[in-house]
Amino acid sequence: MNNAQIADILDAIASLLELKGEERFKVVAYQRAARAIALHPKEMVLALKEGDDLRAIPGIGKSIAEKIEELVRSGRLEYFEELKAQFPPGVTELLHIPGVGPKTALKLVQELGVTSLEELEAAVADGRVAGLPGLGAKSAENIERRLRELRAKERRIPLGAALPIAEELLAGLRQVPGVRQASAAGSLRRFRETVGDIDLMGTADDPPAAIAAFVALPQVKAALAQGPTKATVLVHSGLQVDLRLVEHQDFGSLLQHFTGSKEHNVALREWARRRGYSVSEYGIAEIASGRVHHFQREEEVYRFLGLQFIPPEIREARGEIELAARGALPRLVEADDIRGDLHAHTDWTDGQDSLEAMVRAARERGYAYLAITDHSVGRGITNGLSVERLREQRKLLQSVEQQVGGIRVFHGTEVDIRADGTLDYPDEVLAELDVVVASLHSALQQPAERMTERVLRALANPHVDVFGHPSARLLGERPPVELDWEAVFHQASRTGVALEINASPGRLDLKDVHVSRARELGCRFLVNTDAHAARHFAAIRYGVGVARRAWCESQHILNSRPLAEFEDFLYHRQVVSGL
Ligand code: DGT
Ligand code: CA
Ligand code: CA
Ligand code: ZN
Repeated sequence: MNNAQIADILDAIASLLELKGEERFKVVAYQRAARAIALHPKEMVLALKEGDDLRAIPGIGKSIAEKIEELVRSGRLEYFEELKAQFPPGVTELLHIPGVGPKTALKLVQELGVTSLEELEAAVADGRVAGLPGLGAKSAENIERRLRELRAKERRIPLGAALPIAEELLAGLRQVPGVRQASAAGSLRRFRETVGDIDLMGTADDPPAAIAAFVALPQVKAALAQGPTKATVLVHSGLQVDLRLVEHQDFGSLLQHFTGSKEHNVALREWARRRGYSVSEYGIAEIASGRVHHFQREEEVYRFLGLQFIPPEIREARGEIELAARGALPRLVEADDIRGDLHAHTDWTDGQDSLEAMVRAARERGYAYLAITDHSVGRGITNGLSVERLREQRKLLQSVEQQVGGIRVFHGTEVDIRADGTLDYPDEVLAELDVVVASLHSALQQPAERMTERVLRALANPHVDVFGHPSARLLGERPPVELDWEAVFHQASRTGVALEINASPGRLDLKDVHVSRARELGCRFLVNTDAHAARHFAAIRYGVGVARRAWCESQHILNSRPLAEFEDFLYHRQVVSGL
């Protein structure tokens, strides 16, 4: 049983307790615990195996800790089974559907005999839901919309596929006469690694005309819904796009609301409520007088509430509001802070561009340094470099560095971590290189224990500078490897090996929660593109997005350091060797 499944059960318990009319604090305790487990970087199975005290996790008390233990050990939880037995079967299934609260779920099961998503869709379609006393047409419509969203979101789209489309649409929208503002919102603006849909917000002098022009953009395949101030369309890749337009004076509130996350908005509203304000997409109302304040700019919304501006990437209800109130938010790293890329391939192995083209492209980006890190020899399919070719490449690299000028070019390798944790080149070859990125490419199915030993061993090699794409996940294609992250982060922190935040939009494999935990343990990071062509350097922003979501400042990201300081990391790092 993994953390996501445990979190689901804790959530279901919360809903059932709510149905039973249990006290609020009990319900909230389970909801908080569910969230804590869902975000926890270490699998509970591992945590328990290693004797961790679950109560050390914020939000987990003694009684819930025991329940998690029972779930992990036996795969079931007696308390949950007993609770479920008090309700007709099917209620817990319906609770998974967003927009269906516990009371509605119970009613749907009892009155209509609906017990699954499919049955609910049918009941909405033939009007039975709208006919239910206490529900009515409005609720039925709401449920229908949430069901449609759920269907559309079953396939989440990698950010790297969605962001370029959103940018094209925004550019198109800005061309429309009378459009004054246009911005992305939602999970896309928060730089989540995948998005359910694209949310766009704007203001226009003539909203219906702007909506009509938007729907007619060449990227749009079909309009699913179109009103005077909003539209939902499908683009050719099948992605759904929501556009909303408001009065110019309300743009700040609109953008704030639809940027989310939902959890952040809930926390923000609670914060405001305690100060006598009610926050919505239409403005901020004084609860006592009813007077409404309007905000053109999103910054003003936060300022009005006495908060520092909270960057979208960290609006996830992880404590950002409390910090913003104290003026203590981190100064998040920015794409412009990045001064070099330490993971790049050329046509010597599986890259598309020549070494010289890669170096020139990096210099054109204004980088102060670049490492060429082609694959090691064991990578048969990618034409890995033999030791002879590796040395030959170094000579070429030195002459290109001189010719191009103005950029320091490090010679490196992306060396395979073999199944047993040894590396694919002998130590004396690694010693000749400036940068060694060690990565997993094969035997990815190993059980957690073996995989962890393998990685710990690789990171203990004093020549290794970087752990490349640590989870080896390919978004939507290949799951992450099974690894005891806690142990790996401890090892990286001890040996000084940098963890790579791989910015390639198909990977983004080190997640924000991993990065924050690793940073707590003292790890340092590189944001690298793993470029296989010169144009791939532009993907750096996706990796910077992950770093920002993890609250990283530029000092945590080694390749935001000036060249001299960066060389200190490469050549004068305190190396602690041995397991
Ligand atoms: P996604 O599309 O699943 O990747 O995630 P989001 O965060 O983009 O979610 P989406 O598209 O359903 O809604 C965009 C934002 O609008 C969301 O982050 C917060 C706001 N929002 C939408 N529905 C609700 C709601 O029921 N309550 C609150 N408080 N905010 C909502
Ligand atoms: Ca969205
Ligand atoms: Ca949406
Ligand atoms: Zn790789």
